[in-house]
Amino acid sequence: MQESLPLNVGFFTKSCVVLVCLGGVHLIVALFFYLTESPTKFTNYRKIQSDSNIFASLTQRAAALVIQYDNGTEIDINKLIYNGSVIIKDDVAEGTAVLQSCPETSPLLVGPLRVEFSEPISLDMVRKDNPHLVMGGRYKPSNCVALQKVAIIIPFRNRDEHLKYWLYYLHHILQRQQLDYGVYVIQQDGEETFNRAKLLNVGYVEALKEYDYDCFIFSDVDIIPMDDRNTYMCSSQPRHLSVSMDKFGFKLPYKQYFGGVSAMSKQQFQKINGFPNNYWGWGGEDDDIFNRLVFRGMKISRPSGDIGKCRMIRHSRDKKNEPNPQRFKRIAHTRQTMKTDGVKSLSYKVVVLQKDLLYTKITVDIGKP
Ligand code: UDH
Ligand code: NGS
Repeated sequence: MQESLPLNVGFFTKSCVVLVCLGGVHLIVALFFYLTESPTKFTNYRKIQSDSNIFASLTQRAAALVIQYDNGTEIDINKLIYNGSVIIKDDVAEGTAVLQSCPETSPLLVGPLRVEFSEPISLDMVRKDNPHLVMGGRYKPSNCVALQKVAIIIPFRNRDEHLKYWLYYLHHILQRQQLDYGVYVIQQDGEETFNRAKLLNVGYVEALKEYDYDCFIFSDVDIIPMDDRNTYMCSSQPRHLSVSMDKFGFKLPYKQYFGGVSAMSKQQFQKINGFPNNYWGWGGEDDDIFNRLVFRGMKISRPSGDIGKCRMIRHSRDKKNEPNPQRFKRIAHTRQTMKTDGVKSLSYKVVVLQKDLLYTKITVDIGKP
């Protein structure tokens, strides 16, 4: 014969069962929403320091992420560390994972490279070899936020063979360096005497019309780095990158040499009023730029001779780029002329703007001596 439980015990047991069931339902509902909720939309921000030492901030603590949710709340992951910084809107991504900033040293670097110019190169081959490029010679890493936005400016006229080699080698190197970059080939229109520094000024202005670049690399078309650890980035001081060239026996030709390939932040470039516009023909303009930097209290930073090795494609002197007889007189007066002659007084006309997958080529009328 079944013994009936006392009334209070039965009620207690039933209540427990109901509570356990309710708890279970609650858990299932919570689990359901957790698993099915679509990723929250967010806006991806880069954060940079507002003080003068922008590149210390970019390289040492770059690209901190702020997640902004639909309802407007912001979570600053590094709120305490990044106090006093400016937040700059970078990119809008929806429903994807948050991108972290790229590491200071790219894990994709391989070190010393074999660089030679014996095999002929076709641009189609280079295009096929670079499936991740965007029209205009643009690239940014897909798995992290690049530490710097870099415009590469190449002064150019009648050097198509050299440009092919440059594109063949450099796109791969720059991608391994995990840069957000664009390549700008600034072609001097017409047959007048060549003016390298003025073309570089034009490249700076034109690149900034397209994107908020924070670093500018000024590169001759015929110089290829022999080590991908020679990063095409800016630092807290202007940087000379082609420090150890084959044509100079892999050393600096003189201590103040600043030709070939150099890197300057927007701020550094503005501080010296850009480059001189009145060096027509070969020589001296790089020495004038060096003087400008020194007169504005900056020092040149350089990679080691080992990492800074590079090759120059051998060639004969170009027509209409004979040594400039006025160059010595000009570099003796940089301190005075830099105030009035520079990017602030630059004038030119864009003749053609051409977008290729591998580069943006801007043909410009820069006048004559
Ligand atoms: N450049 C051109 N076209 C020209 C002249 C110069 O594209 O007609 C560009 C190009 O990017 C080149 C850079 O400007 O790499 C610097 O040119 P440069 O002539 O000042 O320097 P480079 O070292 O030649 O290339 C110096 C003269 C070499 C004479 C060698 C004789 N053996
Ligand atoms: C110096 C030039 C620089 C030039 C450097 C290397 O003499 O413009 O040689 O030239 N300065 C003057 O002439 C005042 S190179 O051997 O690369 O042709 O960059």
